[in-house]
Amino acid sequence: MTLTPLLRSVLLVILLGMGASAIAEDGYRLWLRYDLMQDAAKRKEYSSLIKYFVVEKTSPTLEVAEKELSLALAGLLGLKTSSTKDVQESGAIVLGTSDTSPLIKSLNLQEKLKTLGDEGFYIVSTTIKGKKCIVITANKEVGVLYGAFHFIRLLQTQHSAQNLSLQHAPQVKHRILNHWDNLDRTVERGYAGFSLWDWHKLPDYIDPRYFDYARANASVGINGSVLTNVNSNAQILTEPYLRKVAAMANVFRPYGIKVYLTARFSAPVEIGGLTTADPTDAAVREWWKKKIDEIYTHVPDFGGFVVKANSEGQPGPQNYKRTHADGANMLADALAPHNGIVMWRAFVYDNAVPEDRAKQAYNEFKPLDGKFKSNVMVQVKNGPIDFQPREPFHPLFGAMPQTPINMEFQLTQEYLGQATNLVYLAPLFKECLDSDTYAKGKGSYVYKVIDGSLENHPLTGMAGVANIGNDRNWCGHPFAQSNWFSFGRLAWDPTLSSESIADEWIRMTYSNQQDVVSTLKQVMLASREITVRYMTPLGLHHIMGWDHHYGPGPWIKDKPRADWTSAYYHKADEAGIGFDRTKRGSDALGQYAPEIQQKYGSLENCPEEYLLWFHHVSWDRKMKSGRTLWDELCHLYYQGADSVKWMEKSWNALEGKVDADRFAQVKSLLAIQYKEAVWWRNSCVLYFQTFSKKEIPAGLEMPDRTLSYYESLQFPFAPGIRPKW
Ligand code: GCW
Repeated sequence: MTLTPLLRSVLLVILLGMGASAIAEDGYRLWLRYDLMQDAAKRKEYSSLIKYFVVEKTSPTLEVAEKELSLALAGLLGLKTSSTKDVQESGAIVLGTSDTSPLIKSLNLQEKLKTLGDEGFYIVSTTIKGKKCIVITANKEVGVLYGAFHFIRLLQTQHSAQNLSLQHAPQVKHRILNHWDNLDRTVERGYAGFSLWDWHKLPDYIDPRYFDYARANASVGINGSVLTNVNSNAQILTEPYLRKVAAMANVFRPYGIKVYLTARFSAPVEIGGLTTADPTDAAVREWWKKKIDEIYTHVPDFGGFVVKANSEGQPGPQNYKRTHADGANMLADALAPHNGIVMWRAFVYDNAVPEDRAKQAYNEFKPLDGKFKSNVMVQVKNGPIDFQPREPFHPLFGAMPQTPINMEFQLTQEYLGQATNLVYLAPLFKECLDSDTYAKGKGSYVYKVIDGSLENHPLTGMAGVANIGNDRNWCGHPFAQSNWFSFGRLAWDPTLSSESIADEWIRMTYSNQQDVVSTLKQVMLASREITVRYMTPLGLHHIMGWDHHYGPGPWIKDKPRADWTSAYYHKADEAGIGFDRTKRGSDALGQYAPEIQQKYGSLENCPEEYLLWFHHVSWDRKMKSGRTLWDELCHLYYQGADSVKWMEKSWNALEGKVDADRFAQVKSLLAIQYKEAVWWRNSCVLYFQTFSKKEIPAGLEMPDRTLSYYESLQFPFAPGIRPKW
């Protein structure tokens, strides 16, 4: 196996017998940091149980599993392990499936493995030939790899390794990162540098980072990677690029990761020489069939396509008066013989349509339920507008019973402070997954739509828009790594709690020391709510800066597209603020189940965190706190910013308990976050004050700048959009 930078740095620590402090903690190692365990008693306990490996017959996937375990054990425990083909003494870790390992076969574990599918695993403490050992097994080799990573996580988080009997299997089948990476290496909404994919040097040069990317994904169960932006470029489907894609697929394959691409709907015209891309045209269908057959000659296990069509200027079937189902099914038919799938995005809206943007995807897709081929999933963002700090769940969840729906979350923090704000997103993901759609009565949670259990769909998926770039620490902000980690963990099991995921990540990434774990957990778990308060409290949404979406921009109006302005969403006027989505307004609420309509439709019962999403509310309305809406809004903005000070204080108290490099980096970033929180607070309060005409409540510090100052700020080179050079 190639020695990647990550593997090299682990080895270096071991070879030189140095502690972690001797190398720069630049975040490159993510949560796969295998530094010597500080707790000597724990180390001794583990070392008494683990001495060597038994791998009877190897394969590329078993080889990476064994390599990873050797590295982890060498690093964490200082163990030099060797691999044998038989059990000789106690302390073996036996790796394999019944097909690769007669020893494992002799244990007759069929009953245990029966329910674990192709990717689940079983870890058990047992005896073979009278010797104590730990068996990591599965139906398929990739399950063994996932089991190996799970076992490593047990050690990293200092769980007991005695008397193990653990069975885990993923609840969702396709657990996929969506990279919005362009072929010129810019990353749409990317805040961690440029694209990892070095297209120019591929296929001949394989950046060692691709291996570490695959290791990190496999460690949390991610099994797919869409390499290209949904705003796609047809060039990726040409032969030279397919050879590059094949080289990456070869790297990822042993790690259980399939590659997917985005399909530009007009590709038959752009690179195929046809005059139309009409999905009912025989020549167009034939072109896609041939193209897809060609892709499979390069990548025999190619996963399929993600498609953004007829949205934000992308071409699609509606250009030819065909439906989204016509478009998706054409690709699905050509992919089906190869077991490929289509993930057709429901993120569609059009400024020319005189309808609340929040309603448009449902209006478009709900009537198509039952019209998609069986290898199509409709990919739906968590909320009906666009990855805002808080949105209600998307009304399409539960509304298309005959269609597999896959979730699209955004890991890259387009609307949540980009790479300067510490925001742990698991609580946002969970809020959506745990929402009750009432589609089949109480308890019809969004996660049951996603894991297929609500309607018995075998095809299931969860997509995360990646926050990864070529920054040394992968994600820009050190804590943004936790969002990649959480996505993988929740795609594997959507019922895990935000707290347990944070606990794992902190222990693996920072420290097992109790005060570090509890302080960081508090900060992480509170961070999303704090961000909502200083950006978009009480259900406000889409009031960020123009185009780059950096910072506040509640004043944005009078642009060519109304649905890209802030005024469209907050609807502030002298009477009040908020978007009336009840029957009196756009009736977007009518797209939800009656139980939800009833609760959210009345001003009295609507949870305050969604108040201005669903209602236009008078500035004087009394809130639960007893304050008027205006005063409450101000208080929340101030509380949000003040809470960032609390985050800073909590972090600063960890000086000396986390490594100096990352301590200093996060400290600086939190100081930026505070400045940005005050900037959001002041901008929004001053701007909304022009409508409420009320004083900022006594006791709150007055903004030190004017509204026109904030309005004048320009960021022509903000990251995440195509540079203008
Ligand atoms: O969130 C918006 C982004 C666009 C993005 C679009 C989408 C890839 O601002 O940059 O385009 O959503 O999800 O298609």
